[in-house]
Amino acid sequence: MGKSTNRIMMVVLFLGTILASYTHCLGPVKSSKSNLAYKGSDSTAQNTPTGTGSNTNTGGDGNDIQISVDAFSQTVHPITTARCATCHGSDQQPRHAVADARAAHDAVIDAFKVNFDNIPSSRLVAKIRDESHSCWSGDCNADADEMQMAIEEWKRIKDQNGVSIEAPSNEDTNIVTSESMTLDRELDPDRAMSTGTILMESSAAMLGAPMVTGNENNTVFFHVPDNGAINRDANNVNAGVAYFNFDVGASAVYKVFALVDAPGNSDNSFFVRVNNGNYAEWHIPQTTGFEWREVTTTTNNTPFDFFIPAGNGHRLEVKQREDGTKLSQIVVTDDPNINLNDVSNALIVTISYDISSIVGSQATFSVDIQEHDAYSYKITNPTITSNRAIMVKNIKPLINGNYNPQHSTYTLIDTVTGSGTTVLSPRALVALKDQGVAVDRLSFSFEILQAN
Ligand code: HEC
Ligand SMILES: [Ca+2]
Ligand SMILES: [Ca+2]
Repeated sequence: MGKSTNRIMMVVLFLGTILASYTHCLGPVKSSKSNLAYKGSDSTAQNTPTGTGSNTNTGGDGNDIQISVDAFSQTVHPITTARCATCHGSDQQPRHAVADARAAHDAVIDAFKVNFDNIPSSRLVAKIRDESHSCWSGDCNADADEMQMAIEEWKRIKDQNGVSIEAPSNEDTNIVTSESMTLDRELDPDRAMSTGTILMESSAAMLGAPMVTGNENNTVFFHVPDNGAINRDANNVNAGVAYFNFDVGASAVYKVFALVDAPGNSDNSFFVRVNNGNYAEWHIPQTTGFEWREVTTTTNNTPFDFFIPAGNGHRLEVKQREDGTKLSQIVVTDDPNINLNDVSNALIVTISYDISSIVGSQATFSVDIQEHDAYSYKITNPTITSNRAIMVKNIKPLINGNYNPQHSTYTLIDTVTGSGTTVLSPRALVALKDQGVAVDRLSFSFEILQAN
């Protein structure tokens, strides 16, 4: 896929994870709801299964479920048991290929791996088509088509019998925020990033002493702790090192940028190289705290290009030069026009929802979100800002209006905020992508959200 797709392909790489070519399956995009919807009372609210009979988790109508299971066992189940059982037939979640048809059926429904309203976007299909996950014939598109047709047939039989089986949703609440913009818009409003931009956190690096990890004001970095004006040369075997492993989808000349703290002239240099190439002797223009700088070479700050061939397992090395120089993040990019301030803003964004009309006075709910890897988002810092105390309980993220029970980190929240800004949980929630950044929209539901 080329830059013309104009889509974020920024991935936080943790050690050994892969940035390979990854395409999103584009389904129809729901229009954004600008106002808060109270589920049930708002005609634009998502189609939530109502009451009895339509939900595998709440019992439902046994006969309906049996019809759906029978249809499943004639359509999708033969494919999954034949093609997916080596992994999903026993322990690997979701267990859609176990021999027991009811169990396999429920695994698919309960984990939202099929979307009867948009069958091509079903994970059972998209996983094969977009991620080349376990294709069996050598032609992933053909295999995805086969799965898609089986699901269509399953739906046809269900519909014919008037059976509606839906995943358990958030029907225990009717308080829902508006939806965000699509997450590519949220994450990269200026479309600053190209497909070949990779961010790596210092915590993903393998360190060789005396390079060690540090943490100041919640910024994690590595450094050789400052001990004055120590200055190693590039072939010094006792110098500290940090290695990042990463993969690139395209052969290209890449630039490297880093978020560094280079506070003084004796604390502002590293050596940097890729795949044992020549070192850039990087003299960093001094910073005030952590700032983004391009990796250049010599005291003239000559631009330094890194040619990197397409493929996996590349190694970027950051080596000690002057001690006291700190590095927090690295960006490797093939985008010549990249604007690091845009990137750094885009790495983690805050999405705010106006909840004033729910609580009856000025208030916002916000979260920070970033792309965690090719398959997931990371949500942090669920926060309420208000000039009065708010009672809040059981928060669930909805992606495209659906709640996935795996995303339960914030369901335990049950508190009353003070006035001002309250972070409701210190924990991060890793949420599986549904249809990819170009389509996915994020909203939140609450069991309780009201002025105290
Ligand atoms: C060789 C082992 C293996 C086989 C065979 C396999 N899978 Fe998977 N599958 C995994 C692993 C590991 C995960 C968890 C990591 C991930 O999400 O990729 C997974 C996750 C999934 C998920 C859930 C995550 C998501 O992205 O929604 C779906 C759906 C899935 N597989 C579908 C299938 C289908 C359909 C088949 C058969 C055509 C299949 N898998 C065959 C190993 C396998
Ligand atoms: Ca210096
Ligand atoms: Ca120093």
